[in-house]
Amino acid sequence: MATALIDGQQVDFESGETILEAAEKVQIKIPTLCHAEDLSIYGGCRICVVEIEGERLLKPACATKISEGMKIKTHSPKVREVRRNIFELIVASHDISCRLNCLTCSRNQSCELREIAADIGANQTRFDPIDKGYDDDRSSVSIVREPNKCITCGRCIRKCEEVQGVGIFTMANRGPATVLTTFGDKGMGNVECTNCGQCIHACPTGALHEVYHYDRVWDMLKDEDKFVVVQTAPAVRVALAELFESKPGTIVTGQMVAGLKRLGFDRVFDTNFAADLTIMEEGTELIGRIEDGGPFPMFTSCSPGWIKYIEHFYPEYLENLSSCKSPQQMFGAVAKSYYAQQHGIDKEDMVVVSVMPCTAKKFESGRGEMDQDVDFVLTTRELGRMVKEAGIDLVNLAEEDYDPMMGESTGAGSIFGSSGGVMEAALRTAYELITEEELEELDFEPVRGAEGIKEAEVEIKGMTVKTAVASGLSNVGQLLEKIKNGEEYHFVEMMACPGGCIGGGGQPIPTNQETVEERMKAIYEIDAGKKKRKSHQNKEVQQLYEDYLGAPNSHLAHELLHTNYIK
Ligand code: HC1
Repeated sequence: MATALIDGQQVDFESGETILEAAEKVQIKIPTLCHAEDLSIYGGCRICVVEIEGERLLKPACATKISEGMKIKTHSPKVREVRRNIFELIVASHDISCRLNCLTCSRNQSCELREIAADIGANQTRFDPIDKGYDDDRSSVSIVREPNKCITCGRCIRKCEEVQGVGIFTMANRGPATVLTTFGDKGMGNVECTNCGQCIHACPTGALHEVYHYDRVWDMLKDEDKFVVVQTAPAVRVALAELFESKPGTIVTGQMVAGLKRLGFDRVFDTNFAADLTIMEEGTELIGRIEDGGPFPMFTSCSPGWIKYIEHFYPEYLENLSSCKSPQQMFGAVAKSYYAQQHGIDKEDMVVVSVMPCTAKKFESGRGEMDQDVDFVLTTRELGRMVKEAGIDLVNLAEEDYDPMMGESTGAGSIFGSSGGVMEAALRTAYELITEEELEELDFEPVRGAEGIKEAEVEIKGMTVKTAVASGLSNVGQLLEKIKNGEEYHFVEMMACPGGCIGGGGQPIPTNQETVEERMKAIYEIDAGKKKRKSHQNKEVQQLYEDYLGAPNSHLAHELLHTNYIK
């Protein structure tokens, strides 16, 4: 262990640590902009410069290793002056309209530039802003890119490349005209984007955000001829409260239902119901493949970012995908058929809205394979905006229950929101259906947790079922390479976002390792607190089969709940 002095504080450090990391250990916060914990070091913005005794030039703390005996000053007069100058230059090359439209920006409450201004004591902007004059990129149905708001920190480039293993972004042009763009400036909707939205979490400003549906949803809620139903995804209830100053992992299921009723939705239903339904269909499909000898591995099919990834990069495995639609889409299909018929509602008058932690769900709902069963998809952030707009004090509302007949869910449906959850839910049901014995231990620990790739073997009636789980697309890619090289599995869960849907691109900002882990704990807490924890115990799902679908994988179930993805 070596020692150095930072602002007069002695700090012990291991070899290889940066000044930024060492400073954190003695409670000194050095402001950063292009730096992010889950990304490689870039050292481009220079906001984190510090002064090192004996060195003429200031050094970026994020990219400079600390060494024995160093004497570092993090806020000397020179450092403070340089930081403020750098900040002013960044602001000058930022969107000219920021100074006018800051209040209406998508990141007005979470803009890191504003935070930095406070952290460095910025008190003037002397330089005239440059009007870059780039057009917004609205080619994607999920994500909007506003290049004029980009500060070229490169975080989205590194996130897309390093964490998601995709790499659709690049920098173009030089000097003040430098801009982030896509290959050939084709637009995000015309390159190999998976719509996962992880770039939104990486962006410090409002240069990337989801395509908003909330104004359209307001219109629907006002329209008296429309019957507007809403479904809420498993991962939303453990994150929504963060938009109302609560801690990550605060569970607000009942308050969210109450809030949605106050917003004026005619029925408030649960995507977790459809997750249980998915398990009935997917579990039956898995059992069929085990009986028929394949094709293996069977891949889960509920994450639309993952579907896009396999379509772009591994189309040879498309036939391995489960034929099940995602719970979001199963919900829409059942709502517009069974529920509408049972309640005498004209399908044409029914509007299905989803609240999802995911930007790719916007893309999924519009896919040709999906029959427009879901009309609008709100992200968790968009629901937060609507609740605020309506003046609802969400976290202090009295809890309310979901509406029947698509509101019941088991613990198995709840854990879909966490990486490993779909696998665990499927195994709980497949085990009991195959063995006709009660499964005593419901917690499949090896598929839980935040690691990017997890593996587990499960004994079912003398057969060893080999499973694997991956979340975050670069982990997904690694697992696919392993499979390509001959590793054999029966069942594999793939989720596009790190940690699963709880880390989705539509979740509150910040979404990082810490928030994802807190949300994950909350998901398993919901499961543990449920009386029924296996999807086949869901009474409303049982009734749906009795009244309408017949049996899992029946002809009608196939027509409504299954699909095929073809390159
Ligand atoms: Fe997900 Fe799913 S778990 S994909 O992560 O299978 O978005 O939450 O709604 O459809 O149920 C997302 C979450 C979600 C679907 C379910």
